[in-house]
Amino acid sequence: MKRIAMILTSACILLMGCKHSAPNQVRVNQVGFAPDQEKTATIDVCCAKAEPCEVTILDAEGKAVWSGKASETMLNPVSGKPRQIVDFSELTQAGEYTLKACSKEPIADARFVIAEHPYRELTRKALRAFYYQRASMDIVEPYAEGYERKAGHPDDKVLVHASAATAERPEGTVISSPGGWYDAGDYNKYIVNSGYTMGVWLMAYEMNPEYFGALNLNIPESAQPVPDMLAEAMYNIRWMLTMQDLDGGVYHKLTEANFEGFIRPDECQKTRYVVMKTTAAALDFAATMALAARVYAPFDQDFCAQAKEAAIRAYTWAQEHPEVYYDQPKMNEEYKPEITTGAYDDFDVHDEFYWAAIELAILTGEKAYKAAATEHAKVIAEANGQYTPSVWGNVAELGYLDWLMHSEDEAKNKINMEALFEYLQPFLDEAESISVHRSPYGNRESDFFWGCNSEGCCWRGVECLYAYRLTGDDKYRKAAEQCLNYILGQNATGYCYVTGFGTKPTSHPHHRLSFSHPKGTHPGFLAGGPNPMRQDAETDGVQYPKDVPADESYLDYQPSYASNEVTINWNVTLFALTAGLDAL
Ligand code: G3I
Ligand code: 9MR
Repeated sequence: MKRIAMILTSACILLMGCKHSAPNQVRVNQVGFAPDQEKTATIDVCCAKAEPCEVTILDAEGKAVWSGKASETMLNPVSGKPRQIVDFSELTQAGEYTLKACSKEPIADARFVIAEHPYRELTRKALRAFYYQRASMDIVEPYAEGYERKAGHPDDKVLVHASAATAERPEGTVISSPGGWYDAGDYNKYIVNSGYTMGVWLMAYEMNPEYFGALNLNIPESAQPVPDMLAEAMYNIRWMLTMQDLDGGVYHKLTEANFEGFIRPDECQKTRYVVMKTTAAALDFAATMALAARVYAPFDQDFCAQAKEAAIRAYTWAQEHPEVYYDQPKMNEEYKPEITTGAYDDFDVHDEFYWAAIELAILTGEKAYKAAATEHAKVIAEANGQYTPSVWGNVAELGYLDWLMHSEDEAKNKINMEALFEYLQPFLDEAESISVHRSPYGNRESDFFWGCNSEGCCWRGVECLYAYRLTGDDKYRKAAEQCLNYILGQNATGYCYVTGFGTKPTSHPHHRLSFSHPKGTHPGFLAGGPNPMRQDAETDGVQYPKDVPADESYLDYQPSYASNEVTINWNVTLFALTAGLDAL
């Protein structure tokens, strides 16, 4: 694709000379800029030879309030397409604006806003998305804000699957495991992904407790003294506690045997199962409960005691069962009914052992947990030796960041912090040089994969906020803002990837709750993003445009689960980024 774009560009140079070009699109953060934030837009131009565009910005009354020139033309490093950057950061007056570039008429999708706290409503809606994901309860007004529905999946009669059978709970035992959040576009509940999500969630709270303490989410628990953000998390944490077996082990997931249809939750009748206990589930559970026992200490001592005990029991089970991996095809050979829903499989649990041991070390102060964490850290370093950003299947960074934030050992911290800064620097350098998005994200083919908007972009912004907290260096705050600019519109597709926001929002997510609701798409959900692997094309015949480049391999099309699903682990990184910026 890149080669074709270069050829076409050269042809354009030969044929047209291309002195001026009327761009076909301007890509800009469609939600808003804070007055003192760096403000840039990316302008499509016709070819590499295009001269810098003359740019004018109009206020809401159509009056020209800023004019200037865009940069020299750059080639998008992923697609090879010619683009320019215009920097209008000197415009700081709050208001609504439209941008004109190389053309007489304002370009419709080049609207933007400058305002104080431009990410406050986005943070609120990204958090409220979890209220909509609640299983086992009616979603009612005034909390539903237009998206009320009946409860689905009471999950008070869940069967123990053969893979999870024990003497005390043989196959077919009925247990109660209500509540919690649906994982994503589907109606299942997964411990591994819940654990990762709770880790990011509770660490985000600890970064800005006053900010979240003041944030009203208009949920049923809003009248209680505990911050709404923690009350929402508790709805999932209490479900997680019901997934611990009598021996301390933790079931990998609660699921129907096969994915449900795109029907309302209250219409769903399929039998639901708890499926085999795994080492990863036990450790993600242990880390979550140890972290929760620390964070909720000011609000609920009884819960904290319960969570601490559950964490220790799960960690002990994992020590006794260190290599029980979730291998769905292998499980289905041995046990029936076959389970074909999401796997969240993970065949290396040193990172989960590390994270759980760190959280227990911080909670209890016991040296044995820190010693265990150190041992697992050595194995991780020998295995891949490079800094790895955390995702649901690789959580070591959560332990590392939490240790940085809570460790007293300044000397040890100094060494640790360098690892984070060294990892981030190449991305910051790129944002300054070749990036046509002016973002530390979106500049490499490897930036694009299933869930990349979260696992690549939002999370990189959150990592920059940790670096900013540790150093106070403004370059990290700016990089975090640039990551959010990318998500909100300054990207190769021109989409604002958050439902209900921007002039060109994701509107048809792979999301059973949205698809089956009379009001349709629920707001505040982050779409997975461009994914050149296109796994949905192979299995479900989803049609992507031919030869589309990696950074445009995205379909705002409900069946496209590989590019357009929404999930709890993606939304948590979205609000961790937006809240982290809004709180500054
Ligand atoms: O991380 C690598 C990246 O380094 C590499 O460049 C790229 C291309 O090879 O692959 C990346 O790994 C991808 C991984 O997602 C990233 O997290 C894998 O290819 C891809 O298969 C994997 O997809 C997972 C997907 O389930 C299929 O297993 C997603 O992470 C995961 O979020 C998704 O989870 C599903 C649940 O099973 C069910 N509920 C919905 C949820 C979201 O779609
Ligand atoms: O809806 C399912 C989504 O949550 C999963 O991420 C995805 C991959 O596991 O699978 C989706 O379900 C599809 C199934 O895999 C194949 N048949 C069509 C289903 C709905 O799109």
